[in-house]
Amino acid sequence: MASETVIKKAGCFFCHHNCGLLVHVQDGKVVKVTGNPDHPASRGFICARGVNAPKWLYHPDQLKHALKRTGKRGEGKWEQIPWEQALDEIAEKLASLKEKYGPESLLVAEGTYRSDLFWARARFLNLFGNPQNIISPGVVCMCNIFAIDLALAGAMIMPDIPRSKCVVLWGANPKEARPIQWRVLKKKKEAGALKIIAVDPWITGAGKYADICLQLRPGTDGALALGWINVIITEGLYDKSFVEKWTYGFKELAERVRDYTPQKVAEITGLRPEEIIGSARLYATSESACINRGVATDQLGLNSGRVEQARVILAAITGNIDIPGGDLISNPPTEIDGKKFICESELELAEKCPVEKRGKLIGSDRFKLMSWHAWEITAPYYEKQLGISCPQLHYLQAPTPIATRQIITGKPYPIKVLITWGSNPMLWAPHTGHTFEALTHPNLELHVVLEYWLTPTAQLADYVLPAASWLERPLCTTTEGWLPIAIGGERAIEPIGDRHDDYQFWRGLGIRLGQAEYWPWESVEEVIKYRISHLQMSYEEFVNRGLLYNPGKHYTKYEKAGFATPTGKIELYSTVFEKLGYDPLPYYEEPPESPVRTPEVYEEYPFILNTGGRFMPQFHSEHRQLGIGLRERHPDPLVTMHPDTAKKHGIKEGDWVYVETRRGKIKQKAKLTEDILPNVINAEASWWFPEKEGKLPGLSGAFESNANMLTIDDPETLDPLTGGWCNRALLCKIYKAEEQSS
Ligand SMILES: Nc1nc2c(c(=O)[nH]1)N[C@H]1C(S)=C(S)[C@@H](COP(=O)(O)OP(=O)(O)OC[C@H]3O[C@@H](n4cnc5c(=O)[nH]c(N)nc54)[C@H](O)[C@@H]3O)O[C@H]1N2
Ligand SMILES: Nc1nc2c(c(=O)[nH]1)N[C@H]1C(S)=C(S)[C@@H](COP(=O)(O)OP(=O)(O)OC[C@H]3O[C@@H](n4cnc5c(=O)[nH]c(N)nc54)[C@H](O)[C@@H]3O)O[C@H]1N2
Ligand code: SF4
Ligand SMILES: [Mo]
Repeated sequence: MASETVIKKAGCFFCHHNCGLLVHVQDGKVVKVTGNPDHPASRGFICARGVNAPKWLYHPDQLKHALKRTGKRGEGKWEQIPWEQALDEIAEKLASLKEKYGPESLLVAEGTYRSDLFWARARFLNLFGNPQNIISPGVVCMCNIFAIDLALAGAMIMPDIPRSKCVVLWGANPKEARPIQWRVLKKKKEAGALKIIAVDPWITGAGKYADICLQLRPGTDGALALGWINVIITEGLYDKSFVEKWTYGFKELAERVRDYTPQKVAEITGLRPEEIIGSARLYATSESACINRGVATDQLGLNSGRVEQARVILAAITGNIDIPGGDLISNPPTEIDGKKFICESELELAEKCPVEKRGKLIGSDRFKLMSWHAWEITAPYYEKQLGISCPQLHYLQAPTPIATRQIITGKPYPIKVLITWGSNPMLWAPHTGHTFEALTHPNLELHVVLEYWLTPTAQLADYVLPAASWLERPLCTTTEGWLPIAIGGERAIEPIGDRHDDYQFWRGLGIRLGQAEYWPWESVEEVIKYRISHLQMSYEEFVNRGLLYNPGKHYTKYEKAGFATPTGKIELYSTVFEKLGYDPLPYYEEPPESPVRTPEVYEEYPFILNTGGRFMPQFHSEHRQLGIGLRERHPDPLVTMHPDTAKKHGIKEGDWVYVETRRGKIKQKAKLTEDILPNVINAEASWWFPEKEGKLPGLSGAFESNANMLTIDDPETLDPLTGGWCNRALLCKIYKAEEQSS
């Protein structure tokens, strides 16, 4: 007879919403997952990923034991070994490589926000003496924005969508990407309480709700933003008192944007001057307006940092900073109900990283905004204002294309070890051919992967360690230190097999490498108890409540102590950029490949290619395994194009099509819609086929439909501020595949 069902209140970690879910457990096994109606944020919501979590968790391909490579890299020959033995062997090798090549010879690859444990990686690296040599998609996904916002405004800036009168969806499709946010937007829009401006070459599911759709030429967002600033200043629509009191450099800004007239911007973007003027007016004259940034503009290479700079300026000059419905100055909750809460950055031990190692952060001589150079300028202001360390985990990163080159060349110093956790760089990193060369290069003496599955990246590793999922570990996060909330959730079941959580990985290595005194907490539960130790709240109460925040502390916070920047104001003219040797003001630059910059390439590759476009229910390269009920809903990779474009090439809906750039070609299935500009093609990212053989040469189909076979990673094409690469606004050609099966 089955025993009673126990219900555990867990925090979902299949996406960035961290919904509160009820995990129904019987005899130590998860039997069902439902929404938690009492959760203050998600209020009972659950998406298909959450519902199918039990099938995901008990899928036969989930790793339960550590694997050690026995054949050649990628040959698919493995020996099963105990977790503890794997850690012993890895630690021993790490110690000897550190001795020989220095602590900087270790590189860590991570993915987007897959756990609340990034601080543990930062702590380990600081104690190891490594300058935070990490590669992550963060450079092209929000972490770059954090670095820019920090320089210009002293904090992360986040849209206050629930209270806004006008939301700009700037290269964002929350209908597919952010289900909870979409619920709020849709409800407000349907109640007639909201204007939406979509900036997107594709009228997406969310875009269909927009009052104004600006279908611009991909990659010209910087010009549009400067055009808006021009209209707002020329027409006197800016907030004069805010500008005077709380911004720095308005005169220089006005001078800079003078040339970005609606006419000129129309020529660049392909929009009509009236569209540019009308949208700028709507944005500037709404009682409140905020900009919901999608990831597209982080992925434009050369000009991407300047797009965010211009958006911060837009929010500032229109007086939309830190007002209800505007763009909020968003910091982690250092205090809850007047009592101290210990944030992630306080666990990182930034001060332990030897000062002489800081300059060794890969690529930081050239790409400075996410390096210690910027840190040394900006962190003191953040720390003074908030009384806590500036979070390293997002701020310090190595541009991936520079790091992969360094693995291959060994210059300026050798990279010998790669630890990949919560990340599948064979799918996310730009120019897969190049990433593959780095991951299989003999210079790399040790590659460890911490994963749920034998992904294409794991297939190339020397050791693969099985990670415990969000169902097998508790949760305590401030959403990357960017939101003024603390989210909690309890462990639903004990880890399956020989799985361990990411904390145990970093702690286990740390203890073996002489860091024992810095890892006093034996489990994540103990860490959480430490973090809430001042709150006069039990662990049970914290995880049961699911969400803590300080009501009523949200708006015009700057009136007390100004902005945490060198001038104490929002810097329209950035003194931080200037100090680092960059242009202090925003400007527009063509994408690295474009009809205008590279007309000769355009002749042969006549379409503009965006790679990306989120879709439910899959999350990046996850949820591709058959039998969970998620891949079944979206079984094939889709390339979206306009019907006129398809017709010209003899392509019909559902045909397999080749998409080709100068870097390579892939095959995806055609999806036709009139909602996309006729000269724009969108290829979905992150596709692999776990049902295909998991070894070389195929690596579970990692080279077949993976959009990063097409993307660009030359150092000259990167955003000079951050090192961000270009996944959008590329040039491609398309043709029907002769072979019509997958
Ligand atoms: N289902 C699902 N949800 C997810 C994810 C997932 O993989 N699956 N991933 C999560 C993560 S990490 C992220 S970063 C977010 C991203 O979520 P979004 O920001 O919504 O990302 P995308 O859907 O890739 O791109 C949004 C839009 O940008 C448009 N676009 C492309 N190029 C340009 C351009 O040059 N300019 C402008 N203005 N628009 C352009 C595309 O047409 C697309 O409609 O989603 C998160 N949520
Ligand atoms: N061409 C193109 N490339 C892109 C993008 C694009 O739009 N176009 N988007 C970029 C963006 S915005 C992002 S965020 C990245 C996404 O890149 P990643 O965040 O690396 O996403 P995945 O490729 O899904 O790899 C994450 C891996 O972590 C594992 N995992 C999940 N949770 C955990 C955990 O808690 N612990 C451990 N140890 N493992 C875990 C999963 O099984 C999965 O294999 O892709 C980027 N790459
Ligand atoms: S995957 Fe679904 S249930 Fe889980 S946090 Fe995201 S939206 Fe919520
Ligand atoms: Mo992302």
